[in-house]
Amino acid sequence: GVTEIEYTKADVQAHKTIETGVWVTYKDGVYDITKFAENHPGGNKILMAAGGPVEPYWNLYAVHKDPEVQETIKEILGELRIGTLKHSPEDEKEVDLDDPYAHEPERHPAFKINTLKPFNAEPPGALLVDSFVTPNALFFKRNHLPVPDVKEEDYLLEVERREEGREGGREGGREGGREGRREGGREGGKDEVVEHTVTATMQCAGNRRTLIHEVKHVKGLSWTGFAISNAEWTGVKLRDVLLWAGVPEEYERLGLAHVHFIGLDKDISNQTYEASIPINKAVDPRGDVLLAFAMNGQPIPRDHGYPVRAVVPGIVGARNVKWVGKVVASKSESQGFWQQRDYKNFSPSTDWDNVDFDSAPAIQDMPIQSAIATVEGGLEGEEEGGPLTIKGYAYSGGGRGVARVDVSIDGGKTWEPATIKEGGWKHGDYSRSWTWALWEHFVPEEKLEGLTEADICVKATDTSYNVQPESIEAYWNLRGVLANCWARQKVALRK
Ligand code: MTE
Ligand code: MO
Repeated sequence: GVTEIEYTKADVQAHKTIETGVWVTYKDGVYDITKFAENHPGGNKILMAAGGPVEPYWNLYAVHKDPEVQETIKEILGELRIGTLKHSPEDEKEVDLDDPYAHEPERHPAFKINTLKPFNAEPPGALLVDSFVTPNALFFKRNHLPVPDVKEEDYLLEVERREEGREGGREGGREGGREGRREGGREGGKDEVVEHTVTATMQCAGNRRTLIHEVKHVKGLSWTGFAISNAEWTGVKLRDVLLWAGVPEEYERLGLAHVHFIGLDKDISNQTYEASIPINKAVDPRGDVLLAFAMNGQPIPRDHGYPVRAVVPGIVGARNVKWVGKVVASKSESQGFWQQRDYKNFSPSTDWDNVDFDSAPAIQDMPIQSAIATVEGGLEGEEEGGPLTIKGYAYSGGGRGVARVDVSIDGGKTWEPATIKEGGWKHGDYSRSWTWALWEHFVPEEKLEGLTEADICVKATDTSYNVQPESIEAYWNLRGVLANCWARQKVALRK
């Protein structure tokens, strides 16, 4: 028979562009898709797989699982096959037993990685705004510590009501990872309470920090604009779990003011990640706070908090504690590092020599935000001129909906409202708008005549009529959080 040429992963990785040729792998085959990439209408997306396997990308789109589409793909690929993938010893990474990051889950190759250990990464904007609900594999990942390896059979959720002078411990049943508590012979499991599904957007306080770095460098990950994602979360309401501990009925009498979530991830000194939220959010049946065990219909992936995470709609990512091991209703706020010494915002004049962390409240609700994800058409170097299509997202915290998104192509002199494709203030009740809005804006060719450049600006308005500030300078802060100025991008137009 014909022996095929063997290529290593490194050989494939060296072919990522039209210039070098675009290679991909599918199962054990190596394919030269250069011609296909040039002609395929979604050419830019298939190019994302360049130099590696295509499966992680196809798995994102249900259409590729359709048997007919699969057949067509096989036919197309069949003709483009140039060899087989050879496994080389370098592919098998040795596991370093001393490395706390030796047991991390696998991640999608499309991510822009900010740090590998701990793993912090954002998806490409073009893929992110492709779907209202973000596929689990593409959901941004923000870890402060190694991902704990929690086994469902060992999982136990503790619920505690902490009052002055007495530790009211409430322990949960250890059955098949169901959360609950056991008290006076009563056992609780998640099957006893009603399941709820809530679609909620989560955003890191550091989203768009690159803008702050550009003014003056700060400590913190360089998120561009995609440390934000949206998912359908299923779980039990935190309120229902707190009812077992008598919290919703008694919190005012007892002066309980905060609910803490304690994670199972630990640093080298055995400190766990933890955070708290105000109690009114936790006990409000319309606050929709979940102890979630499913994300988009799947068990929560390890990176996102398997088996149980807190989902606190409208509240900053940092309080949506993953791998929750314990819930505490308390008079005081969490004293953890991330509640007290991080995720706070200060005046531009505050620096690390004079900062007083106790002087500022912990971030909870997020302010109005927007970002540009893609700009297509009419651009310099493209054959077709045609209209510009600008796409992005907008989001506001605290249950405030996105009322409107305005777009300018002349640096903010004139504005037009964008079309909200999905989400927005009509989606969800008043004060319970938990999701982002995906928007799109077309600029017809006539409007581009005579222009060599489009200075695109985007600003969103929420249902409290809060608007984004124009520039970042007046909002610079030493932790680089809450960068929510107008989104801006200058693009050269086809002459
Ligand atoms: N929970 C635990 N236990 N450990 C963490 O490091 N990171 C927080 C929050 N919950 C974190 C955590 C931060 S800062 C953010 S922005 C979100 O999780 C990110 O959630 P994601 O990784 O599911 O996107
Ligand atoms: Mo975050």
